[in-house]
Amino acid sequence: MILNLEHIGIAVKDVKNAEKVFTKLFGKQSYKVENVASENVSTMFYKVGNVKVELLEATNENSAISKFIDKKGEGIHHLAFETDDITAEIERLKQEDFTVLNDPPKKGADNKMISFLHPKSTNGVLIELCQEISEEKG
Ligand code: CMX
Repeated sequence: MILNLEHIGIAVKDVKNAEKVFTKLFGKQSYKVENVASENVSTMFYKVGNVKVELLEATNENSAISKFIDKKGEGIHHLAFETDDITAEIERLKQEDFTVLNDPPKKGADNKMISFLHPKSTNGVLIELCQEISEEKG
């Protein structure tokens, strides 16, 4: 089941520059900086109420973020929804004809298993499903 909006991913050209803007905007520091080599991104997370904001900078030209910025410029890149059972949710959404890009799910940033749905199957919005990796699994 999809439980809640977990984070909003924002593509930026330079995380260090964006940090100045978002730290001023939220009035607090980010709580985590993480390099995700498998996704070719450098990330920075803020907590804003019950939702997180993830700033994403490409670490090389093979990154989805690099391609996105070249085409659309900086801005909202994806919405991530928390699930209570990501594998079951992937199965359900496949049955509903969504295009699931990662089956099985893969390890992503912020201690999560993640899977993306292609934006062509979700009205132009890239959707991420995520689930916290529990200690027993992790
Ligand atoms: N939001 C909305 N549309 C997007 C998009 C996005 N973030 N990224 C690409 N698109 C659109 C493109 O504009 C293009 O549309 P048009 O055909 O209308 O021009 C279309 O999707 C292209 O799709 P594609 O040919 O399948 O391929 P791409 O190589 O552009 O890849 C995608 C797009 C979504 C499949 C790829 O970016 C992907 O697999 N993303 C998931 C992984 C990811 O984004 N990782 C970075 C974040 C990691 C993290 O959060 O830690």
